[in-house]
Formats: sequence, structure tokens, C-alpha cells
Amino acid sequence: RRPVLALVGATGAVGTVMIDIMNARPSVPWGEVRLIASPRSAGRKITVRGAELTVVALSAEAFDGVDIAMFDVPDEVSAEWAPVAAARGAVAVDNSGAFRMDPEVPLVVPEVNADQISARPKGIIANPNCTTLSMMAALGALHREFELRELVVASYQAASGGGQAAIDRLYGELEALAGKEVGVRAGDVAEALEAAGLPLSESPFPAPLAFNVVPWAGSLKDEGWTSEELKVRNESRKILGIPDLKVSATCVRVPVVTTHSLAVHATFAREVTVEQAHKIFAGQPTIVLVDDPTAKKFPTPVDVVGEDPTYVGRVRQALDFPNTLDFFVCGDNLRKGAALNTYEIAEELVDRL
Ligand code: 2RA
Repeated sequence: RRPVLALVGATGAVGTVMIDIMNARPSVPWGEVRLIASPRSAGRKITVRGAELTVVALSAEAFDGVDIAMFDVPDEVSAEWAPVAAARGAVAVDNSGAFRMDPEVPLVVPEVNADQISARPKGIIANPNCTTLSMMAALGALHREFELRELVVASYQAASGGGQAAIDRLYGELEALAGKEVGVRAGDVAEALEAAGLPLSESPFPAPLAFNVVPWAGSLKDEGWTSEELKVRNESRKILGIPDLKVSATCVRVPVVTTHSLAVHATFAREVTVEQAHKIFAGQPTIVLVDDPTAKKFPTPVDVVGEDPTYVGRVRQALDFPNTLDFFVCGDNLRKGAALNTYEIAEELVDRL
């Protein structure tokens, strides 16, 4: 029998991208696709691969007969319902933060550690945070050859990482400020937003995002670090299987709608030349290398929206740091950063149920 796939959170932003991905695949291995969402969205009709499906409400019974259940819902919903799906016999592939650091839950990026899919004592597999994911294909490929030791990164994160309200806020700010002379005096952007009825107190961001960059993503954790920065550290260690990897991350929100970028400073056990790195990136099917400094060719977020691969460029051997490479990566945070990686894990699972 062909496996049954459930999608929990089918009507959300990432769930919608998952359906787009499924619709675009040349073929799918599923005997049935079941769309699950909150009772509020139950009854909605969505077309998946030419068949009109009715969204069913989340309940324990909704998982009966399901082999793989992909979850894209808030942490607390996953924390409650992924174990229910597992108890009913499904493997839950969860895109929330609820299980990522659980030692009994593998944290998987298929091109880096697909081998870990089979050891899943809780019947749950976690999908990494989109910021970590955007650099994993590149780092995994380099680590296999040169042994990663230290990682220093700064992120340039798109508004859509904060969900629909964050996207709406960025558009609202841009519209309110369009054509105005702002950013020439301290505080005038915030004042203009306030005057336009967009007070900062109502924003998902702690500072204006239009005409600005905001060095903050997630919530405050110990000693001034944000949750997002700690995720980059902890998840990179777990995915790459380097528990003592030295990591320092600064996460920054930029006025971009979709696609997270990172400036990566990675130190290896052995010397890596730009030529060697280029060869490795060019040989990895899930990476697109765009790196021609003389022609000023490099990836930017707007080139990568809607794309599956991670784009890599600006590869340089650090002048003052032996064994260190600097490079820039861009990954669509809604695709590889969320829906695509989750779906790829589900595809990998088909032969390992
Ligand atoms: C963000 N990484 O970009 C988060 C979303 N999961 O805000």
C-alpha cells in the first residue's frame, strides 16, 4: 500500500507552500493526502494534484491510517499533537521549535544527515529553524571535507520569518513612508510611522524595519542573547554532529520580504582554498554557486525567492585567519527554510517507515 501523508497546518503560510511544492513535483509516492487544520479552517476545499480535498479538523482520529504527518503549527500545538500522531502510528515531521533539541528526536537536513532519519524513538523528526537551515547545505558539504571547528555568522533575516503579521507590517511601513524624506535625522522614521497610525507598540518588530535594520529576532535569553541566536548555535551543533562546535551568531532583521541571508565566517581543521570550496559547492546539487567578483555576480535575497536551492557567493579565504573561509548564503526561508526541508524529510521516510 502507498503511504498516507497528512499535512497539519494546511491552511497556514508554510502549509500553503508545502501544497505548492507537492503540486509541482513530477510525481508523489502518496496513496492519500490528508489536509488537517484548526476547526476554524475545517471544511475548506484545497486542490492538491488535481483533486479537491476538504480540510479536516485536528483530532486524534484525524491521524488514523496516516503514515507520515507533517506539522507546521505553533510550538504548543506541535508539543501537544505530534505525540498524538506518533501514538496513532504516524511518523511526525515537525517544523516547530518544540522538539528540535530533544536528544530522542533527530534534527534533519536530508543532504547533511539523512542517515539519522531511521533512529526516531519518539516517532518524531524535527525540521530546523529557517536561519540555521539556510547555511546547512553549504556548511555540511564543507565539513565533510575539511572538518568544521568554528562558526561566526551574522544573519540578514526576511520579515516573513515572523509570519504574515510581520510581512503586513513591513508593507505598511513602506507604504506609509514612500516618497517621504526619512532617515535623515535620528528618530524621524519612528515619528513618521507614528503619524501614519503605525505606532511601534503595535509592531512585531522592536524598531522600524523600513529604511532600517534591526539586530533582534526571537526572544531574550540569558546574557543578552536572543532565542534565534541560540538556535543557530545549538541546531548547527546537532545537525553537523559537532557537540563542541564554537559558534557565535548575531541575528538581524532586514527590510526584505522573503529569503534569509547569512554572512558566514567558518574555520576548519585544514586549509580550504576558494577553488576547493567552489568545487565542493558546485558539486552539491542543492547549492547554486554565484561567485564572480570581477563581474559583480553574487546572490541576493530577491534572486532566490521561490527557489529550492541555497545560493552561495562571495567566497573568500580570510586574509588574517588561517583555515577560515568567508562567504554569503541566501535561502528562501519559506521553502528550504521550512516547507521544502520538511517535505524532503517526508520523501526520505517513504522507504524507511
Ligand atoms: C524568523 N527564524 O526568521 C524565524 C522564524 N522561524 O523569525
